[in-house]
Amino acid sequence: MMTRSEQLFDRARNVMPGGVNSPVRACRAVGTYPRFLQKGRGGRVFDADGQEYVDLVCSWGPLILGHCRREVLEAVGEAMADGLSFGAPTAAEVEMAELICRMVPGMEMVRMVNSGTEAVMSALRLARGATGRNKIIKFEGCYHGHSDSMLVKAGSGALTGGTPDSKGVPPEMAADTLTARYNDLESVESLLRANSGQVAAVIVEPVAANMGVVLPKPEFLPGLRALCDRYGALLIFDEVITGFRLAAGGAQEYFGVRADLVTYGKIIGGGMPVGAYGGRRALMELVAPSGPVYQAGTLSGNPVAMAAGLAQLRILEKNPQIYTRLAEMGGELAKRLRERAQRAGVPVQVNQIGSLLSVFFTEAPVGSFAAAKRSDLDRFARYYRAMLSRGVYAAPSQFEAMFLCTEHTREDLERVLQGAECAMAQIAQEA
Ligand code: KE4
Repeated sequence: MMTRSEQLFDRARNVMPGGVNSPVRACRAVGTYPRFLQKGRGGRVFDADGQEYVDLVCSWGPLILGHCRREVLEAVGEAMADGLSFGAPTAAEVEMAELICRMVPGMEMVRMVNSGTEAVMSALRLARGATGRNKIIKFEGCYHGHSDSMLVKAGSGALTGGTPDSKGVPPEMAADTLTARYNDLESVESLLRANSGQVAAVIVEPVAANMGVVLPKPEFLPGLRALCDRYGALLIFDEVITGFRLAAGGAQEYFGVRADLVTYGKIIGGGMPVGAYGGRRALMELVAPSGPVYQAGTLSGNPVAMAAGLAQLRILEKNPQIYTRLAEMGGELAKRLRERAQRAGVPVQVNQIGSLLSVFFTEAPVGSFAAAKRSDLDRFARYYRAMLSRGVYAAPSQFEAMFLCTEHTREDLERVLQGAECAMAQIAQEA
């Protein structure tokens, strides 16, 4: 007897590429079919067959306050009652822009868009328009959405599916995207030197979370800042994941390094489709209609999406202790996952910062993309399936992160640890 998820997946594959609306959800890397989810509450989700899971994906990061947070639902209900969309300015957009500028160090002006991809695509165009230069430096294994110039040695679903360079991206477009190695400042400087006067921007995930979680070495982000200043390139922090997650002011606040432009998504939408990019006024005023860099969007600043994002951000602004609690939760979970693996005799690396963490099945520390790629993907797939069967819904790829939220309870974390313990024991037996 097929489960409801299997039935839905069969139907989906008839009418949707791969049966999904985003590749990583197809679970191809972990050897099972995707669970079709139906409901979320707090730190848990329920699938179409009524199975309950502790949710460590949280919609890939947006739900830092958990599913169906009362204040968010109430705000959405109130906004919906006045209309779904106007295509005209609304007060909510002004409040959102003012709130982001208040919460983020150095943010003077911001433009709302509809996804992280759109935020990055727009920030890159602005960087090119502002500098008159065409080349962009990104890092192998970092993922910045699916705009053409970013699908070069990309992470996340592109890496998971083994196609870090997508078909359909014109070679001349890709030629303007140079790739360096994360945590390797020398690889960045050699590109800047070899392309002197041609690099518009260096774009980086301040914490890499699309090759699995890989932390920046202490000197990496300050080093990028200094190199960009020396070679006249803009520094873009892609904070679609880290924004409002590592701290209220994101990675800029957490690491004390100021970027020229910052991109956002996920948390600022509270679960609705929202992206944004922003920075200092002199740069942002180059964006149409105040300047010559064009960018537009029918649903940009949509009032219902703004209501959801505002409700979530306001709670984060008013309760900074949330970040301390999430970091404690993340640190404890990482520590106890390491203990479980050690007891089972299974070599793992658990990388964690704040409420972001990843388990790599490898002996050696994972401080680079090359190290992440050396981890045992087959063991990860077995770990994933064992966790899923014990009611833990983790990201179905080694090259993703686990996300914690404020609604995860001690009981939830105990279930995660028990699932991990069973998974490690299984892996050790099959070794
Ligand atoms: P979206 O276009 O998916 O909203 O954002 C693209 C993006 C940009 N920058 C970073 C650092 C990101 O992590 C993302 C998207 N994150 C992935 C998960 N790693 C989205 C999940 C998916 O592709 O289905």
